[in-house]
Amino acid sequence: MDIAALRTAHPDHWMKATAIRTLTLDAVAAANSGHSGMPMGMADVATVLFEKHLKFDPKAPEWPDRDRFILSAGHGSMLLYSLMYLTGYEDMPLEQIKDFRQWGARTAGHPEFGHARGIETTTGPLGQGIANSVGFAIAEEIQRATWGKKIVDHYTYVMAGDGCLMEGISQEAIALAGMQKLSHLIVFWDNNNITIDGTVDIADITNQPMRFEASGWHVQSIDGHDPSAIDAAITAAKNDPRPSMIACKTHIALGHAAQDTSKGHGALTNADQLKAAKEAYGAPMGDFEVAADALKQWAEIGARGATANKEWHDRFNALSANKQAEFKRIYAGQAPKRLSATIRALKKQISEGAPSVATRKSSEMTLEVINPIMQETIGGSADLTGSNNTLTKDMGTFHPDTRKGRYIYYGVREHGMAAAMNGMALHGGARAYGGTFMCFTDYARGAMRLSALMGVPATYVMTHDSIGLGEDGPTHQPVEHLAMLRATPNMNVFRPADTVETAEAWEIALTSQKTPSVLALTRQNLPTVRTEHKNKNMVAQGAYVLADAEGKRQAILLATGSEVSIAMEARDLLQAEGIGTRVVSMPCWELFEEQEESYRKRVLPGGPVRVAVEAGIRFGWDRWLFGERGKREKSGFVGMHGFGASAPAERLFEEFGITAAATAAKVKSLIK
Ligand SMILES: Cc1ncc(C[n+]2csc(CCOP(=O)(O)OP(=O)(O)O)c2C)c(N)n1
Repeated sequence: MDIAALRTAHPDHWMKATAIRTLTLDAVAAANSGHSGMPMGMADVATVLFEKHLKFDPKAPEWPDRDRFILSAGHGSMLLYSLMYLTGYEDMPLEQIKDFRQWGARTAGHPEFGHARGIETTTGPLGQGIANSVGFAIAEEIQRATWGKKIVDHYTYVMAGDGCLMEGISQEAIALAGMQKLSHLIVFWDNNNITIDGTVDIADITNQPMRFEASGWHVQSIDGHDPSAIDAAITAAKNDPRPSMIACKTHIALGHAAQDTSKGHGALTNADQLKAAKEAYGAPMGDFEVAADALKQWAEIGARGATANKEWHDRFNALSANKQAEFKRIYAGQAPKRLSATIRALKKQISEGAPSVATRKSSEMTLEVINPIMQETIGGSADLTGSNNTLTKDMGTFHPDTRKGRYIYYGVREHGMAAAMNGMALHGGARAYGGTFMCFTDYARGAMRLSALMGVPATYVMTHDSIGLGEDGPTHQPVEHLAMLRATPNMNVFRPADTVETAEAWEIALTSQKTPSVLALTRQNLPTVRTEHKNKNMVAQGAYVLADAEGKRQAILLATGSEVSIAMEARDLLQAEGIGTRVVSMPCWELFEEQEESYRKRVLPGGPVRVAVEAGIRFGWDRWLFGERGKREKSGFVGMHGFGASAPAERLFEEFGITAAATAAKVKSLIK
């Protein structure tokens, strides 16, 4: 690559792009770890984007109508951090760049949402960013249709590398975006033909432009180091009614001895080579030094957005007071005041009528009353709408012709759905929920983990939550999934026992600010166990006494979801024999863990035998069985010990011994 020719062709541009390159080299060298090559290769694209197109105001990183910049190739984090520093984000002073990858710094190894205002999403697990961006773009489309272009009209720009495009999730995202004609989504592919193991062709010969075209995208191929070509391509992309992919032919680690090699992907720390690269750039500066002229020009770019921001606020202030308040409410992620009264009314009606319904149906009944009062909900399912019961009458379908619709047919794309839900929530003004069979949380897991890590309050509607789904058999019957989800930090896993608990779980999910929720719901009908109406949200305590022992308390049955009614039957059997038995419903372990010790002690006092009943594996239950004042020799577990089987549900519960009789027998064997 002729660096001298690049320098002379566009000297001003070169100087600004150089600032990104040298800051990256210096930060990675100081940290002695990181990834230099990607920022060095994509610095030209980033410079043109930020200088000529991106609508942003570093002084107002949360301005709702800003363009979103998503660094899907998160290992190139120094690209983002350099841009934030150079354009004047308050959370990104030079000290943060110097502290790259150190304890307590905002400049984590990979960009992390919440560390510095201006980081739109957490990236690093390749493919997540591009899949998030589909959610960002969907949220923008819906809000533009709802609020009008004066209030919502922005683009989502993504930088993705070969790795992002190799990940399977990218296909889910690309296909969905193409079908939905997300015209405000623009992806730059860092086409440098390098990954960690070598050149891309040792593992992949996909024709990426053809792949995107096949999914309905507008595609351009350019020299990613030519500022005029980059500028023209972005303009063309903005004007096309399809999502756009711009294949940017770049050189990884441009201008460094490691250029165009897989060595250039990682940390370039050799001092002599670093010096030589800076000299080639015409910027032989000291560590972290940037030419004064470059700093000035970057600062001007950063300052430019203030006008657009102010003009937007003028337009926003011209809205009616009600509209302004509503917009602010949804962007603050606050539920409407009516929500809790609405949930209470539903609970009362259910407790009185005591219907026998599947909790997936209970969830639908809840959504039927919630969705009309929360226009910010965006629901969907990965091709299991009729099974997940996620669609309600009022929502309308999101489609290229019906942009106000709030229901998304994600297709058979669980991972893409979960990542899009993260994107919608991060975009702001949207509460995303999506459904699939609980067994396929495995397929969505990569993005679900990021919901938890980022603190995104997405809601996962996971139906068919046990062997209770019956004939579809062990491929579809989750057994270890509750344990896996409960092991995930910052994730509320709800397994409600009936419609009342389901409504309560939804209320918590929809008022959550920083924690995602999983609703584990049944396919099979369950009796109403909460037949006595209480205004209080009992699920909020995580676990509570559903039925207390009559007479001397000798046993406590702990159960969740569909097994709560089994525990209640077992209680009847035991009480009939004079064995005082308490039933504790435990719809959400995480919330119970948060309760005061005194409350937990009241629910789970020491002394009685404890038996847990859950149609999943035991993993995790020991905390409640012989932690919390329990005793190993006085505790037992009724549940699954391996995979399920294909048969009608009643037969499976019989065969796997998850019955009232088996539970009662277990209790009696433990009472000596
Ligand atoms: C899901 C996932 N798998 C693996 C990795 C580890 N990893 C980080 S970067 C990378 C190679 C990416 O290649 P490319 O996107 O071409 O980036 P470039 O070499 O151009 O910087 C890999 C395998 C990761 N971050 N995420």
